[in-house]
Amino acid sequence: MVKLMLALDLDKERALKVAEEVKDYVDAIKVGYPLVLSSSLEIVKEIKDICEKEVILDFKVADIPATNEKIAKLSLRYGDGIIVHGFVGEDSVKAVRDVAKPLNKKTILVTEMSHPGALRFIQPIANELAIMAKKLELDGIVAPSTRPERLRELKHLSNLPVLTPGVGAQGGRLEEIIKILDENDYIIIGRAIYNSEDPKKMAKYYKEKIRALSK
Ligand code: FNU
Repeated sequence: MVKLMLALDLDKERALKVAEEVKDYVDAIKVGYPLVLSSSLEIVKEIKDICEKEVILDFKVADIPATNEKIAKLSLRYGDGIIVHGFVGEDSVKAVRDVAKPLNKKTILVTEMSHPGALRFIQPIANELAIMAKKLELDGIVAPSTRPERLRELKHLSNLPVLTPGVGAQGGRLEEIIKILDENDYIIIGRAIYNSEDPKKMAKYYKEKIRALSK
């Protein structure tokens, strides 16, 4: 079954509350700048203590290799993997991968982003990014639920597990993308769950919908 990853872009107090509420329905949690900058990286440990799920750090690392290496070493004291940008080049991505691999942690590469602005600069190079992810034997790519045909192509080109954001608040439709995905892939949902009146109910709804549509 395709996995459900909750994007927890909240402050610490709300994030911990939502993590507790939805823990039975999500397979993984994505932590990014909004949460870490409003608390600290220690929050990852607190989330793990609550729900014992895979936690991916969405830091979209995009610097020169030497700095990427430092960021990866400091970040990967926590969590199970880290998201990096590829437009900075293969050497920068390798620097993260070479820190992550020996630690048994994932390096996940952003290909085409899900927002409208991605069409101008990122879409034109996204296929090459997916091919680079494959060549570097990374652990996954990020590709958009907002553009199902692009999602299909990027998954095909990388032949890697896909983490796909865009369902819900960004207008992506679960029914359209689920048939492109398999049990190695993750659907990332944030606001549609945590901004709803009842996050637990919403997480359950998405989990059951994924189960029903996966058949
Ligand atoms: P929601 N995210 C994204 N598009 O949305 N990491 C990308 O192309 C990408 C991402 C993240 O819209 C975004 O930062 F590379 O509330 C947020 O954490 O469901 C999550 O995916 C989507 O959240």
